[in-house]
Amino acid sequence: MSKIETDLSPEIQLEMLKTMLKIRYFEMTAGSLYKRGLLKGGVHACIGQEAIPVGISAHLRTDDYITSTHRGHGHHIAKGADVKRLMAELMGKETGYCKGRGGSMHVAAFEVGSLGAFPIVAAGVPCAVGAAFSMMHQGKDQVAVAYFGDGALGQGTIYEAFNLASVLKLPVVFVCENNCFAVSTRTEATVALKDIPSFAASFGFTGVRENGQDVLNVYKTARAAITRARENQGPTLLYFDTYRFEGHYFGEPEIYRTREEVQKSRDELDPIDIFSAYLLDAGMMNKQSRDEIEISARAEIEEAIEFAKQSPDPNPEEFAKYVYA
Ligand SMILES: Cc1ncc(C[n+]2csc(CCOP(=O)(O)OP(=O)(O)O)c2C)c(N)n1
Repeated sequence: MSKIETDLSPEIQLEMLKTMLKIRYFEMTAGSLYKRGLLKGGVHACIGQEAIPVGISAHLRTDDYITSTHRGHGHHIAKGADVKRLMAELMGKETGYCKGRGGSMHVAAFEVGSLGAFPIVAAGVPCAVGAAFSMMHQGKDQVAVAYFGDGALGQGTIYEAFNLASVLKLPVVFVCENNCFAVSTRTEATVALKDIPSFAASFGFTGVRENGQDVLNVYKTARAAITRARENQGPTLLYFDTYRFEGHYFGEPEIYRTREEVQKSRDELDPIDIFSAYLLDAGMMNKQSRDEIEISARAEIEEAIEFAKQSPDPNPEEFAKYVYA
């Protein structure tokens, strides 16, 4: 990890490491619960991609908005979502963010600014633009962040959203997480786009392509984009290169890549290892404090599982209670 000038205090940096660990353990636990049949629906993990939402969220306030994807646990936890209510949602419990009706792929947590996980690829992007439009018209200084994967670049709706956001100079940041795959298809097989600055310039805004494995690099990259949005100077495209360590969803056969490729990425690109090594080297933590952070992150996830397990199931008679149309 390159040494990066940062205005973040050591305490905040250690908190960022803890958030990355919470995302990691939340998903590892979700994976094992899923394999034991305790979670319903598909569960998509962002293991390997944790640095991106943590680096972005370090600039966001609770009242800023995000729109997320089917791979959204990290976006939510980094934005401050309560892991208990998130785990309860995955387990389909009444105490979950959507009272157990949404599950992993449909979580919305308005209390922390999440307008929702949108499993329809690219669908969250125009919604973030809508939120930004609303903020600008109300004269508020909140910003919206739209997370999406490289697969979303094949959906026309995001180009319409890019255009409108640029024309109206809306306070939105577009964050593309290029994790090398859309299900089983490698990015280069479907995305012609290579030169992000020129591409974004063709819409009239700034775009950058950066390493998404280094949380401080993500933080540094996001600063100008979020400031620009907050000052109503229009959108920015942040395109981060990352790698998905797990299958597209838990249990997916992964026949499109070799074990060696995945192992090499785990060895060389793990954002938690990279950040931990940096913090140790910079003297911001030692081996013992690293262990303590890890133990406390794990403990929060254990509590979340216990909370979710003890929570009541929804009453089957109320299955249509929140269906409005
Ligand atoms: C409009 C639409 N088309 C197809 C799908 C099926 N689908 C679910 S996830 C996915 C791939 C998404 O890839 P990407 O956007 O790169 O996100 P990642 O899964 O890599 O995080 C597809 C095609 C969908 N959910 N929505």
